[in-house]
Amino acid sequence: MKFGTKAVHAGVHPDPTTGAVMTPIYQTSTYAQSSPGKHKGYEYSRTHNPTRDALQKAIAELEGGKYGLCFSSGMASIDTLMKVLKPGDEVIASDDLYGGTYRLFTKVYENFGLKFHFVNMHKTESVAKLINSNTRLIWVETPTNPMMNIVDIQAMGKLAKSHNILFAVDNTFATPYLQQPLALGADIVMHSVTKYLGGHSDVVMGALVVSDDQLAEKLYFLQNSCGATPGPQDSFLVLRGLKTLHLRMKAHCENGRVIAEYLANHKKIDKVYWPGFSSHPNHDVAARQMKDFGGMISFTIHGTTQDAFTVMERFKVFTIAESLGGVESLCNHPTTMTHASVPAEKRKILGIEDHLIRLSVGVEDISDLLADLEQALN
Ligand code: P1T
Repeated sequence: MKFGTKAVHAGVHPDPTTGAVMTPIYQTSTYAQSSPGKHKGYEYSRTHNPTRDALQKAIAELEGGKYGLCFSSGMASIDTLMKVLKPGDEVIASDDLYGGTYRLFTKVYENFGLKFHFVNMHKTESVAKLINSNTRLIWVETPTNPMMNIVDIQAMGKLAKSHNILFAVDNTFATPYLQQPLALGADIVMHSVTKYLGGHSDVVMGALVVSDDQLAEKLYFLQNSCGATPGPQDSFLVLRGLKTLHLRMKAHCENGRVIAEYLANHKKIDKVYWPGFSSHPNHDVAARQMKDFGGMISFTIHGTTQDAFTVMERFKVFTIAESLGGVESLCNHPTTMTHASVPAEKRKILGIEDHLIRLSVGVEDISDLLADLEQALN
């Protein structure tokens, strides 16, 4: 089945009791048992809920994985995965990461005895050098948030496999429409479902997808034991969002391309970060592992931080807000918003300058988005 058909149908079957075509919102915390231990497969909604089950199946299917697990936020999904590790274990992670992931690793899990190495992953050899007998996990974002760096998933997968190390890819920016890391050698795919999978900026949710039976068993155990599960109402909203994932992503990519090129040719713009440019340092890898280049673009203007703020304040269609991946266009200032928890000196090394602006290009009419940029920049 092709991706668009899967997006519409994955995980969803007519409801067995009524034939309802859309998965009902099973708004219940518990389920009647005919005798203690005799039930219909559902005991308590932290453990299982039919609406969440349908969504988990759908996300797993779209990622080409066997098992899907949903969580109450993207961070909760990463948090749950980290609990597979033990004190003394080491993790090698992309140096350019969502600020919240960096914060979870350094401010929470370092206290529990995990050791993190943050490294630029343009070249797989930089990761190979850090591997030792304690290395358990390689954590990758690609494209990275917010610098749009690209990591070669296939090469990293080979490296991880040769050392028997788990390899996880945060696929939030790309979505399974653009790239499917499990097929390229990843063991785990993670999503901030809040973003493109939900697609409408009305839900906070996370997901993990795996294919290995033992790893899945551990993760389901942790999901139920730690309990950061999403409710049925949110699961329903994401099931609905997924049905148009392929249509939305196509539109995000089309608009993203036009805006990236517009910015690159604008005299007030200094740098533009978007993997679709042939000048992007890992463009070839992006072209190989992604279907298109997405709707996320970061850029700097010639000017000060205050000038960048002025541009953002002038926007009428782009809204100043954290998050991304919804149908509406957003703009974000990483230094003060999404990446405030990354130390200033580290931000500087990564290129997260104080006048860097990140756009999440929505699916509005491109002429209105261009007109908005034009009036804000001029
Ligand atoms: O916000 P939450 O659903 O908990 O997901 C965290 C997360 C994980 N990974 C990536 C790549 C992310 O971008 C995020 C959340 N990011 C934002 C809120 C943002 O504006 O970048």
